[in-house]
Amino acid sequence: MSDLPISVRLNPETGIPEQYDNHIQRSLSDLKGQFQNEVEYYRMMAEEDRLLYEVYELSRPHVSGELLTGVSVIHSGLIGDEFVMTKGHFHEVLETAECYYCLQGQGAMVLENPEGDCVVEPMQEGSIVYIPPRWAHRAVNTSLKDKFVFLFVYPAHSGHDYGTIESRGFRKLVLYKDGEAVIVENPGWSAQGSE
Ligand code: M6P
Ligand code: ZN
Repeated sequence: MSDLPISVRLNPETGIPEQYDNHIQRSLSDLKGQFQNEVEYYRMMAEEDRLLYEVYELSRPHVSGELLTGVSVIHSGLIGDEFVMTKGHFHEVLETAECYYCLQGQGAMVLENPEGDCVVEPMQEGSIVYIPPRWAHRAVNTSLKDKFVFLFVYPAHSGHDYGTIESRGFRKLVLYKDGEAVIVENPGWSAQGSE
C-alpha cells in the first residue's frame, strides 16, 4: 500500500466511488435477531436472503493516525414495519468518533452511549452527522423507494464492537407508521446484554 495521497471520484449518479478496495455486502441473514418482527423476518428469509446494504471502502492500515473512509449504500424497504438498517456498532476503541455526510436519499442515525443517552438524528442530502467518541451508531433508510447513500470517515484503529448491539439492540427503533417514519422506544431492548 503506497503512502501517496489518494483521490477518488464518486459516481455522480450513484455516489459510489469509482475506485475502492473493499466491497462489503450485508444481507437479511447478517441481521438475524435485529428486527423485532421475527415472523416477518423468517417469511422474507424463506423467499430470499436479500441484500440490505453495501459498503465501498478504501483500504488503509488499521493504525492510529490513519482514517478509514468510503461510501455506504443502504437499500430501501421494510421488514415488518421496520426500515432497512445497518447492524450498528460501538467502536472497540470506545473513545473514537465518526463522521457521516449524506450524499443521496434520506435516513436517520440512531445513536446511543453506554451511559444510556439515545438520540436519533435525521439525515438528508447534504447533512453531516458527527458522532462523538463513545456513541454506538446505526444507519436507517427512511425512504421506501430511494437508496440512502452516505460518506463515512473514522479513525482506522477504531475497530467494531458488534456484540453489545447484537445482544441487546438499540434503545430506540425507527418504524414506518401511517405513511411516515416514527421513533419509538424499543420494547425488546434489554439491559442484560450491556456488559
Ligand atoms: C458505515 C461505517 C462502517 C460500517 C458500515 C456498516 O459505513 O460506520 O464502519 O462498517 O457503516 O455498518 P455496520 O458495520 O454496523 O454493519
Ligand atoms: Zn463506526
